Amino acid sequence: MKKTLTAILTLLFAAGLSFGQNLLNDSSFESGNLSTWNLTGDSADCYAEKNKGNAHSGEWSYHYWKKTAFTASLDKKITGLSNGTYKLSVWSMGGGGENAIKLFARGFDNSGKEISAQIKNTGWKKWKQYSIEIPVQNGEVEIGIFVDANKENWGNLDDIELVKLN
Ligand SMILES: [Ca+2]
Repeated sequence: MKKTLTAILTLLFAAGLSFGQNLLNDSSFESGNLSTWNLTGDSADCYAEKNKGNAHSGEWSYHYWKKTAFTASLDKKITGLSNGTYKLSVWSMGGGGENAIKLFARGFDNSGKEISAQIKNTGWKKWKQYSIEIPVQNGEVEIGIFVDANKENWGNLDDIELVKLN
């Protein structure tokens, strides 16, 4: 059973690569950790959570909660890209009330400009997808999710994708 599952997953992964779809590894956080990301913030409050009820797909998602106000950035740099327009998207849900949650991209050209989408959570399991389009001009981009939370704010993000449009 495990071998069959591994074979199926390998096939699906190979198919994903051949179609040039999502360029991000572990985009559904199913590895159960944030090792492919840089977290600027407290890992006790921001972490990969195993809870099917809080995941958009699979069992894991990126979760945050803290008793007090906090900020956190989960980001990574993607290099070796061919220049063109990319779409970055993520699914989000949570209790709401944050000062800001944003999906962002920067470092995609030499201007220092940041492109972002404001995320507004409206309740448990009220999933909504957010996306931005990124005109990559220097073969790389830094992408991430920034949270500026008030006390006891919580949320989950899952299925983050970076896809080349043209
Ligand atoms: Ca997931």
